[in-house]
Amino acid sequence: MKPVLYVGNINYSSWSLRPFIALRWAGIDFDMVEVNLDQPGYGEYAIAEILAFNPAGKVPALRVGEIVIADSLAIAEWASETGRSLYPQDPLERAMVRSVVAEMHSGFAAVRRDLSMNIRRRCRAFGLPADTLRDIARLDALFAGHRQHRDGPFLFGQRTLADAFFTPVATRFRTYGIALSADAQAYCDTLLADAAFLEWEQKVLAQPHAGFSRAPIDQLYA
Ligand SMILES: N[C@@H](CCC(=O)N[C@@H](CS)C(=O)NCC(=O)O)C(=O)O
Repeated sequence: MKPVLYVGNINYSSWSLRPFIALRWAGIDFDMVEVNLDQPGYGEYAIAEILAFNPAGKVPALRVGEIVIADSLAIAEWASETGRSLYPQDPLERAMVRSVVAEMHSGFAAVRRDLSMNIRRRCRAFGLPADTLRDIARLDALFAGHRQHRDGPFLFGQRTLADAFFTPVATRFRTYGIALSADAQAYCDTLLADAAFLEWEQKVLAQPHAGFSRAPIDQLYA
């Protein structure tokens, strides 16, 4: 049986997009099941449909046989260890990839709070607070660093988990019209032109638009 990736609403769930991209890049065949997060229990990790496969009440989760891997980073690591590796060979480069993946996984709370992923939407964010502007400046500097690598357009040259983890940020910057340096913008353009992301985006655009009633995601900066 193929692994099954359970994801949240694909227009909004940034945590879900990351392992989808990692699984595709690693070349792993899997099925995907989308769970509507806009239902009772949301925000409390108490959606019954999710609890049925993940006692933590969260998506993404990957079912592999009897096992459920229940975190975007754990799924992405499994993909990289099971399929095509998404880490560089050199241990120090690998450590640097892990370092920025960890920074994304546990950080950038202000960007997550104020620039929610909303792939369909285009608007202009205004009045962003200082902590969000600081996050944006840090991400801009980090993204611009991809220019140091001459063997490819990704953050570390070739595709790594870092790029899978930063793709949702590239969509957030596009959605909210965030101005970036030319080098950082070039990196975001690379992520948004990647086949795995385009496949996800096509799935989003093919759906009839259903807003999200349990959080003000669609009303931000309206
Ligand atoms: N650190 C987790 C975060 C997962 C997470 O927070 N998922 C959200 C949706 S994107 C969720 O399942 N929320 C359910 C709820 O709020 O009830 C990961 O990386 O997978």
